[in-house]
Amino acid sequence: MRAFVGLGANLGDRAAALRGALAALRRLSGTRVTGVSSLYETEPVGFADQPLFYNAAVELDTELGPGELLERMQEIEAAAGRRREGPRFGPRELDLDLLLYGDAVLTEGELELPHPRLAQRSFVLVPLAELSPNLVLPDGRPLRQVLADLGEVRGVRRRGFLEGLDEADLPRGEVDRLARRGLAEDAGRGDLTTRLLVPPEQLATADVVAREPGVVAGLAVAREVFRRADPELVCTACRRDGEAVAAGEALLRLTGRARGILIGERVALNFLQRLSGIATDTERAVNLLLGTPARVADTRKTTPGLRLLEKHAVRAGGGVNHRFALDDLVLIKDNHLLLAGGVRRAVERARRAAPFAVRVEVEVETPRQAQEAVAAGADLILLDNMSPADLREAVRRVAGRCPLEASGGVSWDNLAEIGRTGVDFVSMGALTHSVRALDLSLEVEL
Ligand code: PH2
Ligand code: MG
Ligand code: MG
Repeated sequence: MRAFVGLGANLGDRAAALRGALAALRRLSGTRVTGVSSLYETEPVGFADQPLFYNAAVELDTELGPGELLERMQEIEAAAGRRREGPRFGPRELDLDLLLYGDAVLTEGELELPHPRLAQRSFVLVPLAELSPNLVLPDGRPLRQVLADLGEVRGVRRRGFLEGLDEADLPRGEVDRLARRGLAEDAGRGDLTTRLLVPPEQLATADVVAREPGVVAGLAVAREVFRRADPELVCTACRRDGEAVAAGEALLRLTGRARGILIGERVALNFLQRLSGIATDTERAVNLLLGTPARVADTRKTTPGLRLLEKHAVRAGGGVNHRFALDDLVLIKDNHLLLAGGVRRAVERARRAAPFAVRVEVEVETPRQAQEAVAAGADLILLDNMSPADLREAVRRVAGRCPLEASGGVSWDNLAEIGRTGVDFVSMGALTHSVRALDLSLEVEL
C-alpha cells in the first residue's frame, strides 16, 4: 500500500533527527521508501512560542497495515528521545505523522486517516505536493486545489533536499575534464609561492566553510581537483550536492600535505562557489514558487564548457532542466516561425518529420496562438514574454491539454506572480547567466 509520512522536529539537530527517522523508516520490514521530499524550515503552527520546525514528507510502499505502521513510527519517535509530556502542539525532537494510507478513511483510537489537520497545514501540504503533485485526497479533492485554497504559502521555506543528490548522475568524464583543465589553467608552470614557502612534507587540515547560507553543488569536481593536486589527500565531504549549509558550516574537510591543499584551493573554490551560487539562487526561485504548480527550469544560457555541471547545480537547488542541447527537443522559436510560415504550419511540419520519440515545443506570443499550437499537435508550448493576464488566458484556453512554459522577461520581482497564473514551468536564464557566487572560504589549521 502507498502511504505518506510527515516528519517534523524543532529541538536539537533538526536535520539530523529527520535523516535518522528516514534511515529508520528504510529499515522497516515489508516497507520501501519510494520518495523523499526536500527539507523545509517552517514557522510553528498552533503554539507559536517555540523554535522553527524542520518538516519533510516521505512516500512509502508498505505491506504493514496502518495500525502496525503507526506503532513502528511511534517506536522510531521513542528511540529518538521523543518525550510525550509537554504542551499539545509543543516542541519535539521528532514527530512522525501518518498522513495518508492509500485511500483509507478511518478513526481507530489514536489513528485517524487521512491525518485530521492535513488540509490546513502548509508545512504538510507543500512537501506532499512536491512528492506527488497530482495526488487526489480520499475525499476526491486534488491536493493542488487544497493547497491553492490555503492561499499564498507563508512561513514555509525550502532548505535543500533532505537527502542530497546522487553524484553518480554526473558524467565522470566531465568531472575529470573540468578538474584537469581548471588546474592546468591555474598552475601555469607551477605554484611558485607554495614551492618557496611550504616544505613538501608539511601536513595540514583544512575545511571549506560557507560564509553565508546556501545550497551546495559541485562537490564531485572540487574533490577531483584536490585528488589531482595530491592523490594522497584525504578529502571528506560533510554535505552532499543539494543539501543546505548554514553560515559557518563546513562542506568539505581535507587532511594531508599542505602543498596539495594550497594548489587545489582556488580552482576547487571557483567551481564550488559558482555551482553552489546557482543551486542557492535556484532554491530562491523554488521558494518564490512554493504553493503554485509551477517548477523553475533552466535554459541554454550557460557558461560555455560548463553546461552539464551548471544544469546539475540547478537540479541541486530543486529546479528542473530544460533541454541540454539542440538535439533533445524540437523547439520552434520566433525566427523559425518567421522562416516556416506560422505556428500551425511549423508545428505540423515538425511533427511529421521529427523522430517519433522527440517532443515538439513551440514558442508563441498570444493566448490565441497557444490554442492554435495545441490544435496543431504541439507537445509543449513556450509562452514568450506574456503579461500575467495573458498567461492566465493561455492557461484557460489550453485547459490542461499540454504543459505550458512561461519564458522571457522573468525576474525575481515577477516570478511569484507568474507562478500564480497556473503555468507548469517558468524558465529563467538568470539562474545560469547571472550567477552570484556563494561566499566560501578555505580555512587551514596546522
Ligand atoms: N507540528 C505540530 C505543531 N506545530 N508547526 C510546524 N511548523 N511544523 C510541525 O511539524 C508542527 C507544528 C504538532 O505536531
Ligand atoms: Mg505533527
Ligand atoms: Mg504526531
